[in-house]
Amino acid sequence: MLYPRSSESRVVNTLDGMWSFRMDDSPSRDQGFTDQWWTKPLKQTGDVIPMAVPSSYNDVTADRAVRDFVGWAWYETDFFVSSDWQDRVVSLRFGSVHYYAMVWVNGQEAVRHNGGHLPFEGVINDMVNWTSSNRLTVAVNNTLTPLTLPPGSIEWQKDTSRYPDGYFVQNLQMDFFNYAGIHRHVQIYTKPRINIDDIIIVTDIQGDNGIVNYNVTLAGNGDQSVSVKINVLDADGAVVASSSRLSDQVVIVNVTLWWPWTMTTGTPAYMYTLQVMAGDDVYREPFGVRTVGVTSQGFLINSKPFYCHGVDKHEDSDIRGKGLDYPLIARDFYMLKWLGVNCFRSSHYPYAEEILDQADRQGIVVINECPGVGIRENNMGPENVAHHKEVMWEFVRRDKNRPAVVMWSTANEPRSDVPKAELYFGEVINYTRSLDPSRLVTFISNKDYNTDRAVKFVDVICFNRYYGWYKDTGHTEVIKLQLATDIKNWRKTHPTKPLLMSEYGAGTVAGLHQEPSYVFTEDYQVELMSEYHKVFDTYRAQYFTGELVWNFADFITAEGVTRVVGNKKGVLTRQRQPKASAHLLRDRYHAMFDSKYVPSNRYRYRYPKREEL
Ligand code: BDP
Repeated sequence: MLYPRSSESRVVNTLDGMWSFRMDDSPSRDQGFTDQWWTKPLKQTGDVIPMAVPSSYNDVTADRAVRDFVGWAWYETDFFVSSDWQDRVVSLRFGSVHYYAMVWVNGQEAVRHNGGHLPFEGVINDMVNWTSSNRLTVAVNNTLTPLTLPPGSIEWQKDTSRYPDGYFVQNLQMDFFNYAGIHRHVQIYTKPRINIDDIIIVTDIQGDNGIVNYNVTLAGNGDQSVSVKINVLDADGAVVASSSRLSDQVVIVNVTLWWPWTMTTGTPAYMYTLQVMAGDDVYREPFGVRTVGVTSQGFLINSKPFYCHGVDKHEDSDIRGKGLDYPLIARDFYMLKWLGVNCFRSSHYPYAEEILDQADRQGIVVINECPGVGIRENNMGPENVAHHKEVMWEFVRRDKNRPAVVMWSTANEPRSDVPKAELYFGEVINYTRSLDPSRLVTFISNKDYNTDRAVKFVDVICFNRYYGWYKDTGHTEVIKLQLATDIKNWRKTHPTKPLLMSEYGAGTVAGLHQEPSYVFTEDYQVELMSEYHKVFDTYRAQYFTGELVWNFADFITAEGVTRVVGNKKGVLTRQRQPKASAHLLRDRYHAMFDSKYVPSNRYRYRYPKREEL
């Protein structure tokens, strides 16, 4: 599915704004379906409140019932379509709705979608009024079950001496708040009847030249032949290669490669455009020329070793929850660069396309993670595999042309030490590889080198560990030994696979200080991270290919006694201001690629430069 972009043949209108909203708080949450709320204006079914789109609905009001709601929530807005569009395809597209969505236009079902984080669309020509207003109704269900991704479960409390009749709670298998609602743009866009349906671009490098293999699929053409013109445009819009075929290989002479911003002194993240003209339709797809590879020693980008010095992130912020927000995206990328980050993992789900656009354009590599977080043994049945594959298909289809994406992560910390995991991940990982042979595939393990049964399928072993935090709490002195032991053992067991530490960190309440350090102080976080860094530096000239700190910023979780208003392992606060550890990381990361960087020297351990290793 192509991102809706306007062109001389395409118009994109946004339906973002204030919509009407109500929750279905009937005991079984199905009154909206029994009474068919989509057949009339939502305000005629009961009280509605204004609700922002895009946004999570949870934190917009001051009402606990809204924040913690589980079940069907209903949205409604009105829109017009131009009568000039009648002989064109008119599509309604949602960037992401959490998790199950049903959509009606003027009371007729337009589209439904299972799963959050990924876009879906429907053609609405047959349901719109061309000369009067249209009513758009969306029902959203955030319930997580053993069959959803992420999985979860509903627990009913039957003891009426302790709980009211019909009482239930949503149990989560993940450490972040289950934000819900219409999270990304809602757009109506038009294209000609015969149109460009999809574009796949895979690049290669030969000497000084860039090789661009592309494949364009058309829709609506039947047997009709359509005139085709394809141009590759450079960043200034000059034509540097062209073809008149839907599928071809073209060469960019003296190509400018796409490099992560830390790997070049020239222009980082150089982007070309594939301009496709087919019949009356025009579409411009951005892409970069780069290759991705792996050896037993590490990642390669454009055949050069790439050491990933990065962060894990979340889509999370005050008020809007997981809702798309441009100022937040801009701030996050400024802070990623300020930290010297060259890579992030989209833990634990696909991020907004608008975020990945910035990664592409600013040269920050992405380990692109699907919502396979918290998979337990009872979530590994045939229906789970089928849904997981469906999600991977939608995910790859969405992000296939992005140069920033180097690796797909199919899951975070699944139960990977049971025989079922071998079958499950064998199938999901091989399927992902078949969808996209041009990138690497992994999942994130928190099991041991000798118990993990699925890690044999991955290209890079990514492992999460919390030495000195969940175990040996307060004992930073054991970190070096434990981490080095684990690294060596992983290597011994899987000598051909490079290693990446995909999570480490410590909970830290900004502003708390204590000497000697104490857990939850800024001092402890700095001390703990420094111990890990010493070991990373021992192995990073060898087969240790990257480090991701948990987490870029504090984020909200479900309420619980181990979380103080959320998870506080950020090196930034939730408002994206630095803790002491952010300065530590900044000094470390910048020293890795910028010989002119002057470290603040605030902290005890001086990091060796690469050439000093
Ligand atoms: C890891 C999870 C991550 C958690 C983190 C933590 O992958 O989602 O937030 O631990 O405990 O196990 O902070």
